[in-house]
Amino acid sequence: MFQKRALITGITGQDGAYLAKFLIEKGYKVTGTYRRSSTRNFWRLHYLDVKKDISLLPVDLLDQTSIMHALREVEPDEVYNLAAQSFVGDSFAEPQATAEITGIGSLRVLDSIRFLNPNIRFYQASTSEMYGNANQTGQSENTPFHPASPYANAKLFAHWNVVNYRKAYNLFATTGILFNHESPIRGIDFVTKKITDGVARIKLGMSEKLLLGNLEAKRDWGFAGDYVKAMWMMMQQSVADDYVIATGETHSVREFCEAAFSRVGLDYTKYVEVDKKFLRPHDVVFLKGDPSKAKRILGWDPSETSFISLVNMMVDADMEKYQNPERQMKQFLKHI
Ligand code: NAP
Ligand code: F7E
Repeated sequence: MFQKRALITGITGQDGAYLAKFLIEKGYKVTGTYRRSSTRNFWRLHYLDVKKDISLLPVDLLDQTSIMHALREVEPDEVYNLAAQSFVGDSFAEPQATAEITGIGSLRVLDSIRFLNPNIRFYQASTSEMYGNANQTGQSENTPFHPASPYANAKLFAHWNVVNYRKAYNLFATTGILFNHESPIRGIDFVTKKITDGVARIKLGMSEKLLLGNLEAKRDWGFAGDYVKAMWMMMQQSVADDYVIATGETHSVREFCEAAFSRVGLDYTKYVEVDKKFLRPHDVVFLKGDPSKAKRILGWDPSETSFISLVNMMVDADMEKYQNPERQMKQFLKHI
């Protein structure tokens, strides 16, 4: 039986792990790329129990040879380019590294596909950060981009390359303009995970305060498990295109805090403090996506996980992490 082959760059990240799980369940042969480092970083793949079902290859988006080697080795039908320096806050501290990895890195993958096998389908992880602050009522595929960080600039460079390569070289190259999506395996730097981890630590007496930056910023937060399905759906269309993936709802960081603390019976105002160190030189203040096109063309349902279920899922996972450290230790030992 014909088995489709997928190559996922950045499989060690949040979305990489969820996408691997989704594609394995669809019957794909999945290969993922990881960066060589002194410490192995496969904990998310263990958390979702997919490590045993995938193959891994070392690839750095800074190194085109490694990308070409992976494409030759795997001969994929579909490439999902999820690898990136994805933290907006750090992109102000490391603008050039962010541009190299997140911007030019994507171009390296695209060019490798163009030269090695233009029949490979390509997915680019575009982002709502590309909209910046210009439109404060809601964003669709037709909203102009006004990026407000080195990360957003790098992503916009990658985005326009995909759009241009689609036209110039007739590649099946699609972009998902994904709004924030979270999960229990979200990186600790991002505000949702920082809050839910902080809630668990405070509830269990391990911490007294939670220091945050801009509490009034609003985001359209969804669940990562729902969003990787949309990536796959885009890749199954007859024509490649660009799609906004979002819930259509927006909430402030303050509202997220309120919901997360109340999950464990605490009042956030007693624990959350603003520390200037977490304010950004330029922040995006309002994001609310319009997923109508994805709904209409892909049949993707944005309402599978509500805001409150997402918050509760993340708080519960962090409580479990600290209350049941043996389980964590077993997972840790697995990836040594
Ligand atoms: P993530 O957890 O930060 O994962 C990023 C992945 O990229 C990790 O596997 C990381 O490897 C890898 N990576 C970083 N630098 C690399 C390099 N030089 N070469 C090769 N791999 C490298 O991000 P995510 O939340 O899963 O997001 C996936 C993608 O979607 C990213 O491109 C992100 O920018 C984009 N995006 C995310 C959201 C969101 O809300 N999550 C929304 C829109 C778009 P290590 O594990 O070694 O660090
Ligand atoms: O910040 C505010 C912060 O870092 C959200 C990435 O996945 O989604 C993510 O980017 C908001 C911002 O996500 C803290 O100023 C307040 O307004 O969780 P975040 P992000 O910047 O929206 C997009 C779609 C991506 O593409 C990115 O890859 O929360 N905020 N206090 C804080 N943020 C952080 N990180 N830490 C704080 O203490």
